[in-house]
Amino acid sequence: MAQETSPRFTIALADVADATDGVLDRLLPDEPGGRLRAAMRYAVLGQGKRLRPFLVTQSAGLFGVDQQQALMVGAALECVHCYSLVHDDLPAMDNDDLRRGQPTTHRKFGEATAILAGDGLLTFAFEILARTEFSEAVQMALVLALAKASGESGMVGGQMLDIEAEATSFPFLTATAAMQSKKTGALFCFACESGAIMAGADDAQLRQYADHIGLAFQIADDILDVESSPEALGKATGKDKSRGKATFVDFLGLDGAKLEAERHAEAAVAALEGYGPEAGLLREAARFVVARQR
Ligand code: GRG
Repeated sequence: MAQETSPRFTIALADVADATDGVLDRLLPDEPGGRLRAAMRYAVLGQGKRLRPFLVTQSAGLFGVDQQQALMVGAALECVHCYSLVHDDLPAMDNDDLRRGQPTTHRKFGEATAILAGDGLLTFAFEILARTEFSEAVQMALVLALAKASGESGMVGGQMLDIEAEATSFPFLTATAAMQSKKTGALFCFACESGAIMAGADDAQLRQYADHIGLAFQIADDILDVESSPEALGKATGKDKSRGKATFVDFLGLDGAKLEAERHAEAAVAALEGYGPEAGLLREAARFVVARQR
């Protein structure tokens, strides 16, 4: 049974969500009459959980990095994440009408504007990194890590594997896990290791934590797709089955998938061994990804 998270965690996540909205609103102010800007704001300022910026600020906290600068990095990552949602929802991809309880960006603004809004958010992410107050060496390291996590070697490459799997169906659980590690896990990995990068450090423990939390998150997503409703989730459910996608639930069954998600959440917590109370909210985040209802 997934453990509940504490009120402290709920408040901390809500605080980071508010602060991230504030940073994005400031960096991308409303422009009367600007259709592209309106679509970019619509896509990025929705009701997201802001879990990735939360992980960025928590990992930065482990290294004593200035939280305002960490929020900028979290905002950059959220731009990449939201671009991926906009493009993933397009008719050529998942063809979804609902996202975060609202019409998808292409439903609201039309397909061409949605494609450009996604492109705009992706490129803006790197502008944000260049506008941080870190040294040039740290900025370069952040740009490199985010580019690798987002592109062919990360999320976009994982999405391609996922599309290919729809046609051929992956025969192995390990192949599905490898695909998900790129598609969903790479951005989680950036989120968790960015604190070390901002401090000019390296932390293998955080990468291990990220691998497990990314898988726990994706398995929970597969379970929610089966067990939840569009009203609760804010997006269509039952999509994986209708598209013939290889999911963890197919391989493990619902109960098996729940156990596997728990196992990864516990492994993420175990990866933080040696850290003290300063990593408490990261430990809770691992439990949150499997206990969440949306
Ligand atoms: C270039 C046309 C084109 C498409 C690219 C990059 C891409 C399509 C897809 C990326 C893969 C993707 C969207 C994976 C989904 C991962 C996932 C489960 C997202 C939901 O994350 P949450 O629950 O969402 O954190 P919120 O709404 O809380 O931010």
